[in-house]
Amino acid sequence: MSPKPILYYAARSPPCRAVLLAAAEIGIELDLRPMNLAGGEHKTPEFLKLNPQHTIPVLDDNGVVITDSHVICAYLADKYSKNDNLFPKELVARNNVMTRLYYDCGHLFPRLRMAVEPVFYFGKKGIPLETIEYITKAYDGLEFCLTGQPFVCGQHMTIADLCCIASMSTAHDLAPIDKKTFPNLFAWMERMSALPYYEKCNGEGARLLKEALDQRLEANNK
Ligand SMILES: N[C@@H](CCC(=O)N[C@@H](CS)C(=O)NCC(=O)O)C(=O)O
Repeated sequence: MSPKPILYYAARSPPCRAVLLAAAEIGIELDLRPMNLAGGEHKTPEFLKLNPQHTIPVLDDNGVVITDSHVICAYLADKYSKNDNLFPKELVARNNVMTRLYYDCGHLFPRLRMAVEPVFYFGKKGIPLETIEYITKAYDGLEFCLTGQPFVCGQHMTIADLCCIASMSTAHDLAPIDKKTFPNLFAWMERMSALPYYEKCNGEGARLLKEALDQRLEANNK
């Protein structure tokens, strides 16, 4: 057994980056186990025993196995955070955080998948304009959330900000956020990017994903 929680992950994956951000904010060290999805490591019998849905991230905290990034962030905050700010215990505030987590889960991240995965998995030569426009259509939801408050759930940063920024940094690479149209969102992106652990946990991985995507598009067009 590992004394640290084990995280199966890939640096370029947005949901994995959300967990890295949450762990850094909480101040907990993870036993990082990189996964090569292109090599099919998520489809081995051993990994499918951990997560039959064959997605990463997966957390294994001494036998407690969690297979969704949002739930992992919630678990780490509940179990290891020194205070309630990241994932409040108070019911109404907690529901608010969960609602924003579901926004990432149901709106932000799926739109990225629709743009990126056909290029990697099906050899598509480009990302259709309507897919890019569809990503942009999810921006106003966050813009309204951020009206009059610095973070998506209010005055404090929560795990919802960490999950959303992991998706939004890649969204911004695919469909750049217009500062004039989405001033609150743009300012929040800058606020989140200034976190001391941001580059290591999210910035670098987002760049890796963009580079890999550009390379794959080039290869698909040869
Ligand atoms: N809702 C899941 C989504 C995780 C997810 O889709 N991860 C991708 C990598 S970014 C993956 O593992 N894809 C491999 C597959 O679907 O087989 C979460 O947030 O953890």
